[in-house]
Amino acid sequence: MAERQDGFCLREVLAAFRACLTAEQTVLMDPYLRGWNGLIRFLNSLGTIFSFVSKDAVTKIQIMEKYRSSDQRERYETLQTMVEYELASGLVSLKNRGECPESGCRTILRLHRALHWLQMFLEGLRTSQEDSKTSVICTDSYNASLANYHPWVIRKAATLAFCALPTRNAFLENMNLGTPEEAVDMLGEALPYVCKVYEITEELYAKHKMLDLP
Ligand code: 1Q0
Repeated sequence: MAERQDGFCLREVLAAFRACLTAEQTVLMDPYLRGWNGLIRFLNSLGTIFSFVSKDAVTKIQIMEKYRSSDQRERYETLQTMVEYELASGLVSLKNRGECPESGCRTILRLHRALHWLQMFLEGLRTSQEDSKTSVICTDSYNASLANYHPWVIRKAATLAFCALPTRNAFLENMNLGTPEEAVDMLGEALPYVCKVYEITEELYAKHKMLDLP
């Protein structure tokens, strides 16, 4: 199979999420952001119809990268240190977005919710029949996750954009993991790491009652 010109390979993205996990069950920020940057590259290759999605995700990734290159970079080494630091320093608002519009905690929460969608979408792709429609897999996983946090107009725009997605096999080939069958195997192997990152983060936010941060 021809190499993609933009060099995208889902293997690297999945490896980044795997690299987030430490022996202490914490989540490292840098590979987390690297994983997201890889996904955005892929999203951009799907065409301008998804620009409204990638623009928002890029803004959020950049907020976090800014923290990682600031004087406080060590505080943001893992999601756990970030939560501890921001909560202890009064940098998170539990009620009003206007007070801390760019807190790391609220920003990561948005990406975390999107990771839930990604996990379900890739699992849907992996386990679906060859002739399944990606737009349906995508809509179902979106409705079961991210859509619950989006207003009507975004849900509408997202659902319309999903109709432009390529077929299942084209999608699997685009991942640059070999044949569709090889891509399915690779997803089966790597998705548990994405799930683990999701679970640890969910637990962390639940423990601090931050799953609804404005
Ligand atoms: C493959 C199709 C990609 C479809 C992406 C699905 C997600 C749709 C989400 C649309 C929302 C975008 C508009 C902005 C929303 C914000 O209001 C919202 C809340 O933020 P805030 O600050 O207002 O409180 N933001 C979010 O919810 C964050 C959304 C981030 C979405 C990031 C999606 C990245 C997708 C990457 C493509 C992965 C393709 C995977 C397969 C790879 C296989 C080769």
